[in-house]
Amino acid sequence: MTAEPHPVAHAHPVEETAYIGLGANLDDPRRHVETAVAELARLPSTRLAATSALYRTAPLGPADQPDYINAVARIETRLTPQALLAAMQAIERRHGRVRNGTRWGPRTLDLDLLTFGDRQICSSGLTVPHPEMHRRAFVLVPLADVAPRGLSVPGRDQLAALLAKVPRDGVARLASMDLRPLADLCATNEHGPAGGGPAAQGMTGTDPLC
Ligand code: ROI
Repeated sequence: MTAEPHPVAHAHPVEETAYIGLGANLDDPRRHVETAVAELARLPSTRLAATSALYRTAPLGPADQPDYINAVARIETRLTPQALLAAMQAIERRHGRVRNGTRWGPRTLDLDLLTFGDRQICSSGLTVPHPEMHRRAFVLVPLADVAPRGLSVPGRDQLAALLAKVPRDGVARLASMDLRPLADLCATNEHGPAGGGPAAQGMTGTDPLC
């Protein structure tokens, strides 16, 4: 087993809301997205607050690749943005993501930190808000499923205004997410959920799922 840095060492006292974009277009992409959401739910000091529906989206970039499955998760976390990013990259690696330098090529799983509270971060390896999110319908449409009315993307505009400017063709709502991977993960872990929170679809709940 490879040792991953333990993100709990990099936790804040204050909980922040973060939105994470998920995308996949290889090797049963829907399963990759749903399992990744379950893994986000189990990050330390983190609670999964809401998940969007799944969307089938036409690829941005080279057209000779399969359609993507996209979704957005809203989490409440005490991790720092850097610790959260490291944890997200560890999830990508577990899903067989290989960064081989091919720009905009197909991938088993892509996790993007879209926003983190109202922060604007520009450091090597991490730019928040995600620098392209405001022009991508495959991000904004699922984000609208889980964002409160009036959400503003720091440094940009309100989500509704951004949505009004992007063409939505090529973004088809599929179904609600199947979060059985979350229940399976809970069932196989005798310690129970690290996040301790619910995986409510589109809403914040209070009952732990397991
Ligand atoms: N296109 C779509 N539709 N969805 C994605 O998640 C996605 N991710 C990417 C690129 C290659 C830019 N294209 C995408 O990284």
